[in-house]
Amino acid sequence: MTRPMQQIRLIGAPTDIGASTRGASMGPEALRVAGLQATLESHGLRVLDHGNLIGPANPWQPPVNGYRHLAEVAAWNRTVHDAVYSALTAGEMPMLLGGDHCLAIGSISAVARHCRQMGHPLRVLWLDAHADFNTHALTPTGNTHGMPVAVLCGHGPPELTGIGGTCPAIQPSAVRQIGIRSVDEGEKHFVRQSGLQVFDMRYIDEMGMKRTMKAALAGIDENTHLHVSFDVDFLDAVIAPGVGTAVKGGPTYREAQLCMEMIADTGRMASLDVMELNPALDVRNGTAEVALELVESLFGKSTLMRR
Ligand code: EXY
Ligand code: MN
Ligand code: MN
Ligand code: MN
Repeated sequence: MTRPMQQIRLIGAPTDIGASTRGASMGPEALRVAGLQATLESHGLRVLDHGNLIGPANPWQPPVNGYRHLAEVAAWNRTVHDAVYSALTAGEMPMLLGGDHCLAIGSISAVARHCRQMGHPLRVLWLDAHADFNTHALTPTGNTHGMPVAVLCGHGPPELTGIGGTCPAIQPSAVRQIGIRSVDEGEKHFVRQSGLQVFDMRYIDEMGMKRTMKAALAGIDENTHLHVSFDVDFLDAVIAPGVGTAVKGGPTYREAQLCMEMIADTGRMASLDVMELNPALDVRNGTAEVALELVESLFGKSTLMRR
C-alpha cells in the first residue's frame, strides 16, 4: 500500500435478528479469529477495532404482518447507523462486521446521510446471491435480511426507512447488484419495476467479471463515495459454505478476487459491510478466511504485485 490510508474502524454487529437461520451473530468473532486486524495492518493499513455493538437478543418469533422481529431489527439498525455515522464523521472508514444483512439498512442509511452532507455522489455495490428487495407484502419468509435494498429505496416500515433522517435514503440508480442468482417471484417484478441495475450470474457468465465490473463501476469519479456491501453468500457455496443462505453457481475464488481488485483500483471505497458469515455452518473457519482474503484485495493487496 503506497497511498496514505484512512483509519479503518471495525464495528462488530453480532446478531442474526433478520434471518431465520441462526449463527450470523458469531460472524464478527470469526473474522477476528481469522486475523482481520493483524492481516490488514500487515499491509500498512491503520485499523482500530471498536468491539461489538450491543442490541436486543433474538426472540426467535414467527413473522407478524410480514416482518420477523421488526422492533428488534429497528433497534439494531439504529445502533448500527449511529456507529457507522460516527466513524464517517470522525473521518474514518467504517467496516461493519455482520451479523445478517438487514444491518445494511443502518449502515447505508448512515453512509447516505454523510454523502448528502458532504455533497458526495454515492455508489453502492451490492455483492450478493440475493437481490434483498422484498417487502412485507412480497416476502416468502418475513426475514428482513431479504429486504434491505427495498427499505433503503423507501419501501418498508417508517421505523426502518427513516433511520438516516431522509426517506428514501438512496435511489435505485445509486445501486449496482452483482452476483445475483436467487430472487423470489414477486421480488423479481419489483426489481424490474424499480429499475435496479442487476449484473446477475447469467451476465457474469456471458460477459466475464472484468466487463461486469467495468460496467458496474462506470460513471464514478474522484468525488464518489463507494460503499461495498459484501454478503459472503455472493461467493460460490463451494468456497464459502459458512453462510445461512448458500446458493450454488456463484463467482469462483478468482472471479471474486478480480471483482475486489477492480474495486480497489478505483481508490474510491469509503465504507464496507462484510455480512452473513455464519460460523455455525462453516468448516474450520474457512469461509471467514476466504472472506478475509477478499477483503485484503478490496484494500489493494494485489496491486503490490503489479508495481
Ligand atoms: N429472498 C429470500 C427471502 O426474502 O427470505 C432469501 C433472502 C436471503 C437474504 C440473504 C442475505 O442475502
Ligand atoms: Mn444479502
Ligand atoms: Mn445473500
Ligand atoms: Mn465520503
